Amino acid sequence: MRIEKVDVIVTSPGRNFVTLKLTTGDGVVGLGDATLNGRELAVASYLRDHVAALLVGRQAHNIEDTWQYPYRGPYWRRGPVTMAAIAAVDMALWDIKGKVAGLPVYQLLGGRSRRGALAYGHASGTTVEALFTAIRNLRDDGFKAIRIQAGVPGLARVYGVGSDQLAGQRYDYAPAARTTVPVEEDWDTAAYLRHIPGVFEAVRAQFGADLLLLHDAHHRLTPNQGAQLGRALEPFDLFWLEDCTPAENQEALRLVRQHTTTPLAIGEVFNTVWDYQQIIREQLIDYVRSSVTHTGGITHVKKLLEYAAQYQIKSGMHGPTDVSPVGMAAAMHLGMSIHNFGIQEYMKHGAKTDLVFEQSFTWTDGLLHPGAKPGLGVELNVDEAGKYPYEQAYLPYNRLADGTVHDW
Ligand code: EZ4
Ligand code: CO
Repeated sequence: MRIEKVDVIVTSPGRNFVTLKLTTGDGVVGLGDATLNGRELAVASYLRDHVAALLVGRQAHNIEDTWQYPYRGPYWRRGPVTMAAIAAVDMALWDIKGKVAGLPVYQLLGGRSRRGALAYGHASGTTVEALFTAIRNLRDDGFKAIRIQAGVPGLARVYGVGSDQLAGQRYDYAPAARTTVPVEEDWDTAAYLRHIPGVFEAVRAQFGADLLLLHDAHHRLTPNQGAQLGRALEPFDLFWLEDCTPAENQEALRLVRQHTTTPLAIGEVFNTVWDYQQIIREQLIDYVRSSVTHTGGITHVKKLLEYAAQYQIKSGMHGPTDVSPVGMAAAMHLGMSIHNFGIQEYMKHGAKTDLVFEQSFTWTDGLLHPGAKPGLGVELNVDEAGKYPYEQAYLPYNRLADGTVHDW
């Protein structure tokens, strides 16, 4: 069964998505997500201009070999553009194999290890009332775990915090704005560190001990500040503190780890197992944040999570709206099958996206399930996708009060 046709579809139903569509000689279609927020066209070009020709005529069943070929073959390895492109190829081939076998992909990965994937939603607010409204809405929707982000007094815009009017709606905040250059936000780490523990104190007092609470520091702290925040949050029993430092320096996590028992999650910007080599071996984290979309697909993230499992480190796969429904499905199939599943981020896509990507997920009692359809269980409606051409959109960036560009 050979790959005959390779299409790259860029569509923007509310936000940009890049989808790889492989078609075999006998007409089986496989989909892969190649969406890299703010760099979508670079991955689309990588696939169209450099990968498509490698795929045509290849045996669609040879997933491992078709992973190694575009990884080792081109000389240049790793990096978010390359690894998102390889991820899309890998997902599409698993989708094809599942459709040919008549089985959902999680069955091919070893079968199910749980009833469904525990998922967390996003709540934010600039006021305590708005934040509480957002939390209540998510709880009403069945969420048992909620990420809490809050406005900081004195800062005009803080990433991850939606407008209070939107609290608890589908788009609590959008991770990218449709602008030709990134929107500028302001940042003050000292003000943030003073404010956040009180927010968690208020949330615990209002919602009790059972609700699982998470927080994302978006890579803005030094190791020492990360240690301070982790320690300050210990009384509020977080599920995790995410991305406390910009962790391309893996050793930074040693200092944080020495000073706090707050569980640590890292890796949504990492793209291979190599980025985790030291922090997993030294047990410096508790959760692996990689998404299937940005880390070489199901094949590579499965290897990464099997390595993590040796150290009792669990999955916490990235699942923002900039991962397409195809990428979310891939994460769910992997999450259903592995033993060391931890939690899945789940932001929910908008109505337009749900028309472009026909999905078979179920959401019951705080658990996500990929559904029973063969393959990944997502179909692309190409006509609907064609209604939404690409629009430039970027994540914001931030500067300190004196104008210095700060860490993401
Ligand atoms: O900033 O998806 O944990 N989730 C996040 C996201 C990311 C965006 C990056 O594209 O941090 O909001
Ligand atoms: Co994050």
